[in-house]
Amino acid sequence: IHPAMEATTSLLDAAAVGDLVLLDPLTEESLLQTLQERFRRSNIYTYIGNVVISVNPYRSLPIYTPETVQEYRNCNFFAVKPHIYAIADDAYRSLRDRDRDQCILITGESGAGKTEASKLVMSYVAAVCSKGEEVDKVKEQLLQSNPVLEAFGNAKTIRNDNSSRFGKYMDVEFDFKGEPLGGVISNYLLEKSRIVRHVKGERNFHIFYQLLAGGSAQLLQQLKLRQDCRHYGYLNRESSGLPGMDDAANFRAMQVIGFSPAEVTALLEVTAVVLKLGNVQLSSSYQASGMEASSIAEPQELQEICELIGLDPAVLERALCSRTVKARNEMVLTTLSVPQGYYGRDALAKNIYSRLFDWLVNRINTSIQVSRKVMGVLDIYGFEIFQDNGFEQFIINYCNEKLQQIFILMTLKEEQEEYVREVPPTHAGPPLCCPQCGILAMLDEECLRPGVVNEDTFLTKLNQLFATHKHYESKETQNARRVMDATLPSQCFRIHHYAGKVTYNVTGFIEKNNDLLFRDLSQAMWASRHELLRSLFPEGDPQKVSLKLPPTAGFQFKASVATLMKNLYSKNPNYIRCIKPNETKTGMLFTPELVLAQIRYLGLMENVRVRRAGYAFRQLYDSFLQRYKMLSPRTWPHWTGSHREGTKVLLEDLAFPPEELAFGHTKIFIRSPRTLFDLERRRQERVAELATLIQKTFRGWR
Ligand code: AOV
Ligand code: MG
Repeated sequence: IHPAMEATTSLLDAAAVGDLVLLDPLTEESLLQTLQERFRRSNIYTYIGNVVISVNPYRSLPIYTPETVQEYRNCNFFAVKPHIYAIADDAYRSLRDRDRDQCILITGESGAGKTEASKLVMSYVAAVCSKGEEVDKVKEQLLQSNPVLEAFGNAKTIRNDNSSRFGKYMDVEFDFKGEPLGGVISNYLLEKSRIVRHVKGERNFHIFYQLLAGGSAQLLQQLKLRQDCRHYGYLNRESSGLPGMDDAANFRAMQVIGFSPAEVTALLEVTAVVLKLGNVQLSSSYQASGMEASSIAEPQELQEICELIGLDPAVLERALCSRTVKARNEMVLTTLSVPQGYYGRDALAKNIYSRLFDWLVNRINTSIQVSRKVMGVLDIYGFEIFQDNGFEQFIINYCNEKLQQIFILMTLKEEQEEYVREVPPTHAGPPLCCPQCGILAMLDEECLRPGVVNEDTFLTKLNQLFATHKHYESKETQNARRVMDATLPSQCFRIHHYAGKVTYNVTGFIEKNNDLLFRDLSQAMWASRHELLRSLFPEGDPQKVSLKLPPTAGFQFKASVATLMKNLYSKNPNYIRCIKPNETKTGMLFTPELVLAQIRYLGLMENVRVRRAGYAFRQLYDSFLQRYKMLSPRTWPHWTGSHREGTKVLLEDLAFPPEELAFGHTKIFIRSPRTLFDLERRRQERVAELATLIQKTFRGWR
């Protein structure tokens, strides 16, 4: 049997169809069972039309070899086994040959395999586009940006050992021949609170552990660092190493393409400063006036930081322990209490790191940026629910909710564009109106309100605003609705997300949204002689003191997500929907309940239904005719007319009911899976017949 034929047989294998559109009967159970059976056979990829579902195997599979790449190159989507390479190939060819900008949207909860999927897409595209010195350089830069960004932007969480703590959208740009020219990366709100705090069992960003474990003795000495991560307050004191992740090797393998050695040094120096800031201890002393004031407890760490960044220690000490405030049109220096001092110190560390991260992304962009036709790959942080959910989870889940909405909108749009007939839009339903936008707006309002602001008033206002909202709950709205629920504490609100209910604790919302950094600290940073660090704090320039408040974290995030959505909407979408099969990161383990929940919230049933509402199967005329032309004496062995005409003739001879078929401009549409199965069955019979015929002929010759 021809390999292509075997593969299609697997696409139509009744126990485990490769395309869920062909599922018969279509029920939640049959869908789940199919995914499970395919997973058991190590077929982690399954289609719904041109959407790829990927179930994380948590084990390395031998399906990403150069031979596999060759197999999918210019393949016919339906002639080879479902694979992420097929969608990458399809997107790449549409971009090259049909000149349509593409985007690849990868969704799924935390740990479902989005980041791995995005890397597979990138490496596939890099492997299939043409070669040449110039092109190779671009490809290398594009691929090499990954390890650095992951080192600085990923961390171990409870849900994923290599969890993305930032959102990433990367446009890869191609010239008219389909050769990559460069790219632009956009990053979305890094979870910077992780710098100063993380829960037990998690870690700070990978880079710190990598640097300490992998940096040479000389480098560490230059950066004034100690190798033992237990020495650093910001790092996990209990566990540092991770099974399956070699920090030292990762650090040594990391190459920052296109950076000068001086830039790399500067980058690591600033990283070291962040780590060391966490060890600056404050102690309280009493001033003559009897006021409590903080002072630096042990000057060595501060001293070393200042040596690294070329700053007078007295300047930094003053900025950490006091603050200039305006009182009656006069600037006066007031002392800070110890908690205020620590607050300022942590805010400084978080700001340095997140600005350094932005700088890193920008710096990578300047070395790879051009502008032609583009293919965008979106890999964001996945939906997540922890024991304790705060501002960060709210932001991350908001982003996922938006993406789910755009998925629904875009699938409908696409279906309507492709069919001549209209698809009744009732199937997927309009995207639910979720209260998050309103919550962010209210948060901004509270943050900008003069006077004492606190989270209690914020929560009270939310309760008023969403008193009757179906997807919002709090102790107060529950009381009003007479719901008894001991699981919802009073300082929390709960949102019914598409992917599940999440209880958010409002503590920290205002502070994190304000993202306040005392001006004295940014001025101190600007005063340093470290060029990179200085460039991260332009507002520290005393000439440029602005009285306007900087935009809040939530506001910036909302705006950048809105831009992203607009950008995606203008492109031709390709979807990869990732599924997490178990909670324990175990290889090849499939927990049906867990997968079922994801099938539900990803809306896979609706997806299949929408796809089937009109025509279940569609294929380009040429590949269709190629596959089935043996079924009619008029098209076999050669058809000389157009592919469209040939397909018409062929299907006439097979006498399918006319309502089963529709002839589009470039594609044939087949309504029900049964017709396709029928076609496939007839084809197999005919192949067998032809084989016997050939054998007989051969015998005759002998
Ligand atoms: P995520 O990006 O979806 O989570 P990852 O892509 O980081 O999830 O995947 C989590 C882990 O699952 C990886 O580190 C691999 O060990 C494993 N894995 C995923 N896909 C594959 C695959 N195709 N083959 C083998 N192993 C795989 V988050 O970033 O947390 O939302 O914020
Ligand atoms: Mg990720």
